[in-house]
Amino acid sequence: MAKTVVAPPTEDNISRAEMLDLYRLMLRVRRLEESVYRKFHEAKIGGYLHRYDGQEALVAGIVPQLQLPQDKILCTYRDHAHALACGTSAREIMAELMGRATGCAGGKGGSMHLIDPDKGFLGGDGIVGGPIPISVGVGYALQYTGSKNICVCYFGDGAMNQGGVHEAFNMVGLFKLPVLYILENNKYAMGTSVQRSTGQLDFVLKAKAHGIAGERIDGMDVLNVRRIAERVIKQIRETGEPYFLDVECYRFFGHGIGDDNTGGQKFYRSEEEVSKWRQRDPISQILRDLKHKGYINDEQIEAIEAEIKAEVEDAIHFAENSLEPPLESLYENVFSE
Ligand SMILES: Cc1ncc(C[n+]2csc(CCOP(=O)(O)OP(=O)(O)O)c2C)c(N)n1
Ligand SMILES: [Mg+2]
Repeated sequence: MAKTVVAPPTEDNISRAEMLDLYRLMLRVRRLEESVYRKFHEAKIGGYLHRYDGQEALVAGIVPQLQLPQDKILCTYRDHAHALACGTSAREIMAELMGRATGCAGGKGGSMHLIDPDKGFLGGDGIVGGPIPISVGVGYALQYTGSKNICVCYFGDGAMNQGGVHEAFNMVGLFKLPVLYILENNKYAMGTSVQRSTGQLDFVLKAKAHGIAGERIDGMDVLNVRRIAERVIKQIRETGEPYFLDVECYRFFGHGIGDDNTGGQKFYRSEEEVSKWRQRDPISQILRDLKHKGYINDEQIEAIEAEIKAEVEDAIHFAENSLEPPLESLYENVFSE
């Protein structure tokens, strides 16, 4: 496998306020995921559920640097974090998960299909590899209209083995479209490790084969992700050309609700492996940095926790007290009008 580029510990040009924002956003994602997991087990949420715990830095290090809604975001079914970072409220996310009309997709999308175009968030996608062909159209539209905006397209390592993904990459490399690809390389597609599914583990090489430059980076340190994303986003805006980041990360829980921590994942990854990655928890790392710099004290930590707890509880209350979509709306938005 290609060697991960772990950036040297340079002093980041980042203010206390920005660092606190990164911490707060990652913690909001984590606490939201914990609460939706509880709500699923209370049978308040139906369908399926994929958690983002462990991967928060991939969203927090990138999305706040975008010019939303003019820049566009696409992602997979593991999409709660992306929606929250784009500015979709916890209320609208929770209501969507509970199938309520007040949800960001009117209660008809559910966990895998959060969407908020007014915020630049073009949605999650239940189809593995699905966002990549869509990114060709989005990137083409941005280029065609002469905009300086970019599309950021998140996808998983499992998608790298899809035929359509490579056809789409070829077009992006050929037309030089302004798309930033974020490979959420958590090393597993459901229970199948990349070693068991992929002949060529150097994903950057595969992107380069299609005319898309890229690099592999560490995604457990949000400051590292932020630093690299800042450079790359600027580069895409200036050149209009695509770029590919293979971001090494890890999901702390199983693939989804049917593979939670108590279930099948012990058959495909060891406890040692999980605990090794958990030691690099992106939230603990930035909290440690904040403390080290004297940017946060215990009282402030508690205040942020309380603020987020209130946000999540409010979202649950809002969702539970919202109505389901009316029966008459069953066929709405099935076809474009
Ligand atoms: C086209 C297609 N094939 C199969 C599936 C079933 N499926 C859902 S998630 C998944 C694994 C995807 O893994 P990866 O891309 O690494 O994303 P991760 O879940 O690790 O974030 C599969 C095979 C699907 N949703 N779509
Ligand atoms: Mg994966």
